[in-house]
Amino acid sequence: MTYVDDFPGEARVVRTAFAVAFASIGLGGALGVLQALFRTGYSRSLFSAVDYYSVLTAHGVLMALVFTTFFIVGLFAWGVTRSLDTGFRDLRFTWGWLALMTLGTLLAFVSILGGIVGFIPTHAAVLYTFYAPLEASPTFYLGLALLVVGSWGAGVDYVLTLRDWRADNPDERIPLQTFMAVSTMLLWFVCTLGVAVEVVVFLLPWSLGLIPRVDPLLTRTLFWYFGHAVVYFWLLPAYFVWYTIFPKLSGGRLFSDPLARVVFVLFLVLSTPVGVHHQYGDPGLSQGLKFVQMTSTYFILLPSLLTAFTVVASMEHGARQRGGEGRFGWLRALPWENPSFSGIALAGLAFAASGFGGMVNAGLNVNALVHNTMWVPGHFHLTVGTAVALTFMAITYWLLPQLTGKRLRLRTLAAVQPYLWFVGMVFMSNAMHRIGLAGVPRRTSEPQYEQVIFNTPIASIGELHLQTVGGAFLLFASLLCFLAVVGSTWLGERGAKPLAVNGHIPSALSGPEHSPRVLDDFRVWVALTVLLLLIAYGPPLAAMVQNGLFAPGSAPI
Ligand code: HAS
Ligand code: CU
Repeated sequence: MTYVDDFPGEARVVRTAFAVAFASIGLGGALGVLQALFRTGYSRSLFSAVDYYSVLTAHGVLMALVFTTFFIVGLFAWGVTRSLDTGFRDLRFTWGWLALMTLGTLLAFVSILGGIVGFIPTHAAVLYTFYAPLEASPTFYLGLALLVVGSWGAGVDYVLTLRDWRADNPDERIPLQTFMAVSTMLLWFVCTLGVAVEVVVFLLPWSLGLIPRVDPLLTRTLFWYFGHAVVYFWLLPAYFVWYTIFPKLSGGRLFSDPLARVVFVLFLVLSTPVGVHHQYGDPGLSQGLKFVQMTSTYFILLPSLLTAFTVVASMEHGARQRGGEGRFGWLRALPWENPSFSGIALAGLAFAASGFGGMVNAGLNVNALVHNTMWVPGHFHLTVGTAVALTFMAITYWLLPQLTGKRLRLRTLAAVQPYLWFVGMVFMSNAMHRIGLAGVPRRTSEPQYEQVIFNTPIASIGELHLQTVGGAFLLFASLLCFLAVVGSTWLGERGAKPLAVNGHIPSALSGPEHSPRVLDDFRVWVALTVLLLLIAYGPPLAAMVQNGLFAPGSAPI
């Protein structure tokens, strides 16, 4: 039996969430191409230098906030119900949170559009990081708030389903996929608190004119309290795929279930008290605070390094099961023609490179060289734009038959898609990193910067050509992905041929019985998380609000 036969209602929820996710990556991707053409000087007549910021906001919001969140709630809805083998309590609640998220997305998107088309009386050229002093229309903040509240509903749905399951199975260990989904959602609850306070207490009343001003440092600090941890909210669902499905795609089994649990607990506990590494350049925060959060940033490398070990070990185990031999020769035994496998392996390679870029960013002194330059977009197009997005696309090829009961069509298109995406991103992000090192700033529509730095007309700078070539590859890859997904959903014949995918996931080589039960006690880990947060953020936030909530203040400690 496939998932769609066992859980038809839940499968429809997942398909709907994925449909919104793919619609936003389609639209956001098209805007990204316009972005690249404008920035690299190929076509500056596409829109005005002012509208550039609205287009950039739409691109960032659709790709980084909407695509990710919708895909993640869909993926986890599948993972939780599949691994617990039980449906959601009440599908009306499930549809409720999905509807709230969709409504919020529409509100936010229309608000951004208003800045470009004129006849909609809204504007939101505040970029996807939307902190003060940039100000958007109230509808933009309201839309984002609804998107977040809806996603909280998803977390509540998973937790309640787990609670019911635990009541029936008191002595069993939580299945790994549910363990991962729930710990990621707990991280999401903890970190979205910061942005919820920022939006509800400060930005929304400010844009409604209820309060005259906000404290930029305080609101930025609240934003980055959320803004770093959110990257792990994107990454952990990719890890969920790497740990639980990728070993099977490689032909084997996960190396260690306990290690996977430890990694997710470490992310929950350590992800949030590091947000100040986005504020190294901010005046008003003490060097001591920046130094301490730099140190905790280096701690958060640990779970990713553990992941690199476990996932590659599982992949090698799979390759050897398939007859692979030799020190590196086993790599040839892997199913490189399967887009789900190749997409994830290439996503992992991109992450290995960008993880090291992240270490560069995290250094308090070296950060001064790269901060606010094109290096940073280079970093995040490899992390969220490849490690995460390519994993999501790749696993969609594997999930679709289980969600629709139809075979994946247009397999050849799907098979080349991950390679195109990877090559495109290598070109584009390499160029971005290099021009960033040369000092080209990010978040600007002003071409003269580039000319001043390179002392050449923009269109003749090699790196910029590479950036555009990379963008073209990405556009083509997105199109192929779109065709394969849409083709399989609409053109595929249900039940006409046997399913191409067997949805069974084998158990780990070293199972959960080799780990202490306390790992599954989320209360302990949430308590530890809150304690660390109080230590990391309590004193600076207290110092900032000493002279009043809405007056500028600094954090000398
Ligand atoms: Fe970052 C800025 C530091 C990870 C996303 N980051 C950003 C921004 C975004 C972002 C969006 O310290 C820009 C925000 C803005 O607009 O201003 N980042 C880090 C560090 C890590 C890191 C230390 N970032 C991510 C992830 C992201 C992401 C993950 C999204 C998903 N980042 C920073 C800093 C800044 C920053 C500063 C501020 C810069 C500034 O000045 O503005 C670490 O978590 C990275 C750890 C990763 C590793 C790699 C392990 C390797 C693995 C691969 C295994 C291989 C396989 C494949 C499976 C240590 C797990 C094998 C295949 C074969 C064929 C063999
Ligand atoms: Cu960060």
